[in-house]
Amino acid sequence: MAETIGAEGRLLHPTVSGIKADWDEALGLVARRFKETIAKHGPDSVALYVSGQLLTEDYYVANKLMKGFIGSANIDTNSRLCMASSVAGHRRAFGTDTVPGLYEDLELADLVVLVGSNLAWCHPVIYQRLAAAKAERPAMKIVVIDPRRTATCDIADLHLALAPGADAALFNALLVAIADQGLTDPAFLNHVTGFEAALAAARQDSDTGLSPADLARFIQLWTSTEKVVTVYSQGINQSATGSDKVNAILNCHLATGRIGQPGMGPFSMTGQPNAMGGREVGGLANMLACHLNIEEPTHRDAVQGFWASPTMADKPGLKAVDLFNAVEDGRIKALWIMCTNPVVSMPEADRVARAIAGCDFVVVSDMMAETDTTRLAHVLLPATGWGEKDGTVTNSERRISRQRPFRAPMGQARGDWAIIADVAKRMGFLGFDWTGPDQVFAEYAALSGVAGQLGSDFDISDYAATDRAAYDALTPFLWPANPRQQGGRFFAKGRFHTPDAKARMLAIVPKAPQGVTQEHTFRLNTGRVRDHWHTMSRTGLSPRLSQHIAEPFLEIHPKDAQSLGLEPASLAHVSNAHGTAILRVLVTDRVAPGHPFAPIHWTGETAPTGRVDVLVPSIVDPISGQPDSKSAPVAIRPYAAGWYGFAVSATPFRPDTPYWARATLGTGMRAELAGETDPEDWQAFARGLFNLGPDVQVLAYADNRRGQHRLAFVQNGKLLAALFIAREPVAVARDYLSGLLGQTAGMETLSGQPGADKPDNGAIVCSCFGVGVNTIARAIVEEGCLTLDALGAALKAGTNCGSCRPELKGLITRFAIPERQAAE
Ligand SMILES: Nc1nc2c(c(=O)[nH]1)N[C@H]1C(S)=C(S)[C@@H](COP(=O)(O)OP(=O)(O)OC[C@H]3O[C@@H](n4cnc5c(=O)[nH]c(N)nc54)[C@H](O)[C@@H]3O)O[C@H]1N2
Ligand SMILES: Nc1nc2c(c(=O)[nH]1)N[C@H]1C(S)=C(S)[C@@H](COP(=O)(O)OP(=O)(O)OC[C@H]3O[C@@H](n4cnc5c(=O)[nH]c(N)nc54)[C@H](O)[C@@H]3O)O[C@H]1N2
Ligand SMILES: [Mo]
Repeated sequence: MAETIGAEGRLLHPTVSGIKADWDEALGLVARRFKETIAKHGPDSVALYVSGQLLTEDYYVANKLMKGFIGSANIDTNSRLCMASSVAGHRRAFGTDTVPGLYEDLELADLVVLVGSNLAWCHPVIYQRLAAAKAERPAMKIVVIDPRRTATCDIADLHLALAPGADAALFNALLVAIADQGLTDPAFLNHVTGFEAALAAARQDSDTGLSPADLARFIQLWTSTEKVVTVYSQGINQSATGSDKVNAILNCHLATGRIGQPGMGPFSMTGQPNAMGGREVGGLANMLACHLNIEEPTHRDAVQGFWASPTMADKPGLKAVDLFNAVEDGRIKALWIMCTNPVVSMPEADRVARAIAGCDFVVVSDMMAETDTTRLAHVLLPATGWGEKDGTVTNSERRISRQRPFRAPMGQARGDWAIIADVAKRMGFLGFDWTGPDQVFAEYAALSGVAGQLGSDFDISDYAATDRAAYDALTPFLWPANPRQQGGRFFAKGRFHTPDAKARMLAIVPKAPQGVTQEHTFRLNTGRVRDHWHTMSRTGLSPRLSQHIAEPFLEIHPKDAQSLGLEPASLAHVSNAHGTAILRVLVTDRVAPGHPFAPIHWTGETAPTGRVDVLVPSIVDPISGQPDSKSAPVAIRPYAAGWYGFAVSATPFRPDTPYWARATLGTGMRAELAGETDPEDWQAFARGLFNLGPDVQVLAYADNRRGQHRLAFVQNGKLLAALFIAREPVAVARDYLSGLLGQTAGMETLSGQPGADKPDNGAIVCSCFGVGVNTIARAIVEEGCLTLDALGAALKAGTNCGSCRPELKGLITRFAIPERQAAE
């Protein structure tokens, strides 16, 4: 297996049952097993589970194979966990999944409302555009609606820390105010049905958890500002009532006609690079292609005719959660997972892992060799990664652009579209013999022309004649792109994609989130942190990024921490009927009592007890099928650690302790450890942990009474590894020790702290330039850098991607205060 893994952990060759195989053998096996399974158990006995990180061409080929040739719609995507509620909300209101506005609307607006979106950390480029617009035009107002005080609140005029899940109640209250103040747009309401029913439903009282003053301020801002953009993301989508939340927002924009005009409209912010492309191409189990409807016979016939395909799925397939349920109970017998890590990212992740492990035949296409999901595959297929991929993607504002490769595929990696097409050909299907992604794109554009004739808004038929040269020269463009319509916004003049061309306002009755119980009294919120991407398959390897936050954690309110007896930096045991996690305690009033928060990024590879999706129940929105990933009922108690440890090593190591979390460093690897009972001999334990022979010299310090043990392993005077053990959370200068690896080291290493002459950089804040918190604090206090510009000039901190700027601002406030007080 070792030779199939590249230096960066890349998968370099196909494998079959863990053994290196050639493409021919691996693809032949996949085609044969899929064909046999279909012949014996029917088309619905196989499934594809794909991803918003695939390119549009990959998605198109997967969808064509599954829906048009295998004849089942059992193809779903991780976008089900991400955007499905927005898709459902759009389709219910507009008739199609169409984002009406453009990014520039965020800059043109006088009020930008960010609901359940941590733009500062998750969409830093758009956030910087917004921050710059506000700096230029301070009259512009920004409101953040999030139970948590996030980094995005930094540029907000108002932060509404609403009760989790209360978004529909809030927008209902807004709709009532709009109606009662006579602020509806009567002309636009001619393009809308359902206003009265929506208003009647909105009048039913329900609680938002906000103070009357905050509520009034928000309503006053929204109603008195014409140019409003309401941006929403996972705080809205990932909910058992996600679709209703989306429609509650759309209702307010429809009632006021604030849609599809410069600086106005609802704006669903997508997550993954090609979440939107997947929606257009029909990557979801309940869509066809080009916004066509799988339940509509004329649509099915048109697509089947275009594909000249032998069969056609005639009903929606299984959505992600149901799909893995079907894997679990044996209805699905052959499964192909591409470009996603469901063992980490799906709700009830432990059950999903068992389901995949029990499946007769599992194929995984991934760029990495060792993920929690690749470990369960019978056949592993190496895909090209970022920088190698060749195709197109669509962003949140419907802009299609090329991703051009700038380096050769690593090892034998191939584009996903080509892998799928090869399997299709081996299954005996015609229509998969493209020579490049340009031909796939041209075919897709031609199909969109057929869709356009049937009334679909997704029509990019201007590009139907794209050849390789045109494809390579393709500049980013907005859809639609056809003789009738080019780019722009949608719906300013109505013309919705419903039979009567009118939009639907929906009667939304807010529902309280499903129950916390006497046993599970906390509601766990989950989401993203700035410097990690998803299950860290990308960023886990990047030393600078993984240092910023090296460990999974639980943000918990001081009151909760106190009543539970949780000390800062100790470990919390978080559990419910579905699973258990152990997370580092971070006491903070950024979260509300009862609503702790944990990030989603840790895996079996980086911190096995840090996988938060083992705690998330499979509760889904009944309309969209999207799981409620942001409010898992859990019980919390202190984890009874007998000892805590911190370890660094110049060579990678994988601990085997009850708790561990590791992170890659430029100099090697570091890990946090904990366990309940002491091993017999700490030195033997350390040598086992770091895989060091008896010849490596050890420097040791022990205080058995206090349970302290410090061990440094040295060869030729250079530090190879070190381990620090204590009864309490280990207090050593972690970044300093990490920097000592490979350096000359003596007994002073055992203090775990730098001498007075060696300043400690501290935890990294600016990942781009590796600037740590201590360095920044010194620049603020000692050099008087009291602005972002001054810090940037002195340290370069915050001058590249800018995503640490909110944190830098926070540090300026924190460290500048004593100075100012002293001056007064
Ligand atoms: N650094 C980084 N950036 C990313 C990603 C990443 O992994 N790392 N992933 C990308 C992807 S795929 C996506 S989908 C996007 C996601 O981008 P976002 O949706 O902005 O990110 P999240 O952190 O998932 O959730 C946003 C916020 O929803 C809040 N929230 C929780 N419950 C509620 C609620 O009931 N109501 C409201 N109003 N808010 C609530 C959370 O507290 C959280 O701050 O980010 C993308 N960008
Ligand atoms: N509790 C909770 N759970 C969540 C969320 C949450 O907020 N809370 N968010 C949800 C959301 S919004 C999302 S988008 C999902 C994300 O969850 P996943 O889809 O599991 O995300 P990744 O870790 O990015 O997995 C992508 C995999 O594809 C591989 N890969 C990358 N590029 C390619 C390629 O070109 N081809 C192939 N074949 N493989 C490739 C990577 O190595 C990696 O293993 O998580 C969801 N789960
Ligand atoms: Mo996502």
